[in-house]
Amino acid sequence: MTRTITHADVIVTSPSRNFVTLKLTTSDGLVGWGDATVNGRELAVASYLRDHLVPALVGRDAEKIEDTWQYFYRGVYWRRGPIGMAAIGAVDMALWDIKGKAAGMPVYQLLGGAVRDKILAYTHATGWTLPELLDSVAVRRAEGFRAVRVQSGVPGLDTVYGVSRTPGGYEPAGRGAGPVEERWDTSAYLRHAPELLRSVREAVGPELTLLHDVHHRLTPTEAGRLGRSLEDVDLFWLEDVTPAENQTLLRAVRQHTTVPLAIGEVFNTIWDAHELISERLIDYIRMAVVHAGGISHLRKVLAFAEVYQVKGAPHGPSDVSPINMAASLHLGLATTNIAIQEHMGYDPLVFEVFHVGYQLADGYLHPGEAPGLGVDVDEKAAAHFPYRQAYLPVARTLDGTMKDW
Ligand code: EZ4
Ligand code: CO
Repeated sequence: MTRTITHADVIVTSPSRNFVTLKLTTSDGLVGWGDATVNGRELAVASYLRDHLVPALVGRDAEKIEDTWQYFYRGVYWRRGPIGMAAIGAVDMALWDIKGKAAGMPVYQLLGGAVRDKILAYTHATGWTLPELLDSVAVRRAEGFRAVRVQSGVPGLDTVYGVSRTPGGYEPAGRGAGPVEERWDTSAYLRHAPELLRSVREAVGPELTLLHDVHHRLTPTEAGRLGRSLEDVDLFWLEDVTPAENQTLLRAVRQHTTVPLAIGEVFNTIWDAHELISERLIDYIRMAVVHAGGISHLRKVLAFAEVYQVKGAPHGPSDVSPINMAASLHLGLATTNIAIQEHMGYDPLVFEVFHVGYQLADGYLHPGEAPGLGVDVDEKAAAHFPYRQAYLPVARTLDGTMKDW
């Protein structure tokens, strides 16, 4: 039987924040869902899908996941980049969802079956001051998490990305016509971070898994210095220490520290990371399923990484949808070199639109046994939450110069 794609619809909805969702319907009435969200660039990827991929999707064979991936990657002159790869990622996820539903199997079974019982999760704890941060860590531990990413304020700075001045979580993007501008001072951060992280370790004891994110703000020399000063803190990793467009720069960081390094949440294909992996300049590769062109491409990245003992640790923020989280969990359950899954969590409104089958218990995640990816989208609920402009902040140094982040 030929199963063709009869409809391809793009849904932009904002239950607390913006998400872009692709819905594929087949000639035999199956529905597949894919996430295409790129934080702050939602309408660009929605247009890429609606205006350029949907016309080529309708009428295609829904069974041909790999050929469709190759068609949209290899067949399009303009390769790579976050918008195009997220659009391909959504198509890929939706086709795996359909294949699972057609087979009556969860996607992890189609990927080879479970290689572990459950996937270790880590979440975020934030506090402007050390006591507030420790309170946040305690809340996360009480929720069952065994691994926590810790971020704090920096004395002398008014704002720090991802850290709210008042207790509670944070939203990665603001609201309004343009990005909020934050001021950043690397020296102030480097004076503060080692002592802060050492104090957290002393307070929580040796067993809790601790991670820390630097958001691409350092030079390789600064990163090497920071890493060296943190060796006794026993971090699971230091994340995004430098902007990694120039992959070879990570060599300098490696020469100075044995702190494990994780990078890759802004990467889109293996070509962003092949030197990092093959020269073993990182320990963890962090691409999200959606931003890496879907399950099909991230699976290949992870197979390549396995050769070099580099592990996967997919990005899992609140600004990609639960469909991405589900896809990540199916891939994670079936892939040996997945180390940990980020689980930032969602505002409860998100679950009014996205009905998920995956489970979080005792700090571990499982994708569930529903056929396909196991996420249903309530389109009526989605329609109640129209798109609202929202952007990640931008950073400038104290003299006003634009800063990487
Ligand atoms: O800045 O998801 O590890 N997680 C992170 C996130 C990212 C946002 C970007 O959209 O660094 O907070
Ligand atoms: Co990060």
